[in-house]
Amino acid sequence: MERDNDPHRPEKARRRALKAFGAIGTAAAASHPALQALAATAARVVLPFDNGERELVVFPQKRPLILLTSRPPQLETPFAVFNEGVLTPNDAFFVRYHWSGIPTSIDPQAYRLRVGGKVDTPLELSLEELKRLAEPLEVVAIDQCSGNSRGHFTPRANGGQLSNGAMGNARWTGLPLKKVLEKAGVQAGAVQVSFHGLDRPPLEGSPGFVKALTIDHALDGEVMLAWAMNGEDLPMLNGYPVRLIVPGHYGTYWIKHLSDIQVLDKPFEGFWMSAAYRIPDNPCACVEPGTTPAKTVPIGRMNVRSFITSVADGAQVPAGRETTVRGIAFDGGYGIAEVALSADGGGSWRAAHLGKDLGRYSFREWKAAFTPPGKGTFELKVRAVNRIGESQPMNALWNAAGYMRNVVETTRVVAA
Ligand SMILES: Nc1nc2c(c(=O)[nH]1)N[C@H]1C(S)=C(S)[C@@H](COP(=O)(O)O)O[C@H]1N2
Ligand SMILES: [Mo]
Repeated sequence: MERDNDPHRPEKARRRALKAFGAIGTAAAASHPALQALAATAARVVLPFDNGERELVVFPQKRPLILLTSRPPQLETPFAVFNEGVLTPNDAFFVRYHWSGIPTSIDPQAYRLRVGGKVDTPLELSLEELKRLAEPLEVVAIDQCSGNSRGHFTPRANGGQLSNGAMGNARWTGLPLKKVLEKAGVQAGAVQVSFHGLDRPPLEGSPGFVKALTIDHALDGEVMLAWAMNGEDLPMLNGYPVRLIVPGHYGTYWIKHLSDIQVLDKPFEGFWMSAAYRIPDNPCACVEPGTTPAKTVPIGRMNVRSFITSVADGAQVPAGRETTVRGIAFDGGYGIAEVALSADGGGSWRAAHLGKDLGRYSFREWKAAFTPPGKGTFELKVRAVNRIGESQPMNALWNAAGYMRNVVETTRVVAA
């Protein structure tokens, strides 16, 4: 057993796994053998909560990732990856699906994106036609699952028991959804747009994973159809050949293998909007544990979070000497204004130095000096504030689905 934040073991496991599975790492994006058959156990990790033992497994185009479920694939990024750089490498990027009927091979020639509903001209665009429709654009944006960190909830919340690795930050290339909708011609009376990908439930009658945005959001020029991630084709498991990018919003809206866009003249009532991915309709999106909110609304923008990435919980640092503590901070798109570090459990705070700004939807790197005055255990805490003054709670908020965790994180270090 090892901690998921040991940076050395996964590399060894990766080499072992790649050797065992030959050409996986270089397989062409468009053709993959059945994914499940290729999932290989590489090592194990222990996430810091009850029943947190997990396998590290290798899926096509991925380094060993933390396995939550294999059918459908749900893979978490080992936390040490977030200290490698501010962009999450494609082969380390987490994977989330709801239904096991996922595409394992998509012919880019045969792929079509359909646009229909309340439009003047329904479209069926090939990948080439889509790419030529407008000037490509790039944005660095975070894809974070609503249930990222759910495993840390007390009392426990139902759902995948994830630690903090169901998030990633990438440079996405594509074009504004607006251009495609304009080409189709949105008709008067349109209120929402729905999105569906090529994955399917295993049983007929189960609700396909369809999500919807308001028409204004869909036309805001920021919501994007992306075909590349960090300069390469999207990995199959992250939505090849095209996915929706909804900057600042939780990953649930970022539909993968996007194949069907419908412009609607009434609000979409499907299961994944009307029953799932809803939060208490109040400013904290929280309730007293065990109670039910009076009213819920669909989840939306991400709240403010910050993490220490350079030292793991329980790590040793030299007593009496300066250690540079580094990490990341982000929010739902206002941008990070300040980050502060406490070395005394939140008693006093010192401003951290912010790193390069890759845009308001990106992880923002930060660093701060910490000199333990003597030997002993120190509680490091990090807290971010965004440009509209929103910050993070010192005590964790709770909701039944385990969404939107953003408590001030604590990392204990031992000075010796
Ligand atoms: N087609 C499809 N797209 C999807 C999903 C899905 O189940 N099917 N899950 C969504 C959810 S809940 C999340 S958190 C993100 C995760 O993106 P990733 O798998 O690329 O990390 O994909 C979203 N897009
Ligand atoms: Mo998600």
